[in-house]
Amino acid sequence: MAKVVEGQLVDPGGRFAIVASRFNDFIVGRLIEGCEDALRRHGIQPDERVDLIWVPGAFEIPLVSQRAAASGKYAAVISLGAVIRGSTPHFDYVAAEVSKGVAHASLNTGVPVIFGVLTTDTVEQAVDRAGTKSGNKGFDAGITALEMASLMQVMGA
Ligand code: INI
Repeated sequence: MAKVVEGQLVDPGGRFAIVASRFNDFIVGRLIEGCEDALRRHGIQPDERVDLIWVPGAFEIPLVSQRAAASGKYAAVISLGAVIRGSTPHFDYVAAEVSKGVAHASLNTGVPVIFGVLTTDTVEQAVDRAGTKSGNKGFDAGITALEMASLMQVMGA
């Protein structure tokens, strides 16, 4: 039987960064609340252990997430934002860059950078995923950060 290597949903110690975009802040605020709730439920007090770093829009998330991850100060970086299609083609560029950029930030630094950015067609869909009908993507991102930070420790990274 294979030896299982996996992270636990436990406090891995250390600090966390949330990188949050102000654009659509009525949605992003709910994601932050969900994320902090997930961390708090696992014994991590946001006032003591979490830095909340604001950026203007989702497009700016990758650079700042990479800078935070490269600082060596954080067990994981959690990016939170909301890109809503509406009627502008701007959506496609912003959504593509933030998803690619967050992946690069993680791969470039070896630190988990969690993708908690909503990409939706409508405001209603974003509301659904920010603490109403379809859960809270910020909460999920907080849980993913815990598991990944723990997994990095298990793997000796
Ligand atoms: N930024 C978002 O975070 N969400 C959006 O829905 C959005 N739209 O649709 O335009 C958005 N645009 C701003 C972008 O992220 C940058 O801040 C801006 O282009 C300056 O670089």
